[in-house]
Amino acid sequence: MQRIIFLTAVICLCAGGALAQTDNLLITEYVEGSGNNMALEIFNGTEDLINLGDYSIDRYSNGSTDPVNIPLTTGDLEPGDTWVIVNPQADSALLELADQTDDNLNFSGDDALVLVFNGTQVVDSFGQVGVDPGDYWSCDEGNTQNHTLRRLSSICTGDTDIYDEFDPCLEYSFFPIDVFTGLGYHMADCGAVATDHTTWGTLKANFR
Ligand SMILES: [Ca+2]
Ligand SMILES: [Ca+2]
Ligand SMILES: [Ca+2]
Repeated sequence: MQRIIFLTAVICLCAGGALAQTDNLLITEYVEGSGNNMALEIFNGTEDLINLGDYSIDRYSNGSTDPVNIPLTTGDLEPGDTWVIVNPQADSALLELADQTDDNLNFSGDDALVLVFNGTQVVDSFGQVGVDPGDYWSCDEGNTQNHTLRRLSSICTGDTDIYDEFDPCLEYSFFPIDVFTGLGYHMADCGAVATDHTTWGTLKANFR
């Protein structure tokens, strides 16, 4: 009996660590570094394969309400895996981590970024559309310029209100300029979801 209880506990722990579920894709890292070192990381915390071709990023520069659209490359993103988009003029250390490059991935700290599904449905957002905050959005821990911001693991749902006030401290932790070490993996702590298969993405998400 003891043994059965122990085994059950181990199995539950494994299932809990296998994959944590978010309700859709999330923006999980933002790099606004030196020069053209700009990157975004998108994370699939769901238990399903997601076709990235159904998603894109709308960039609203300097308080604009007229977006520049950046389509994501068509292809399946595994559960637990990430997709890193980088400006093609970035330093090689950042380009090495890119899954996709796009000239329009170009922001300076005061630009809102919105992840959309099928061109219209807001899935997640960064910043506040229609508002130019000056040079950046800021809070006690830092600001959105010359920093790397990493989404907190407790965030399981995207910010779908693109017009409300943006406080980056509520959902992000801050790292110094040109920190790229968090790109390419993410861990979300969103409750246990059993999964029948382990992917490289989930292994990376769980063990790094
Ligand atoms: Ca700008
Ligand atoms: Ca918002
Ligand atoms: Ca990351």
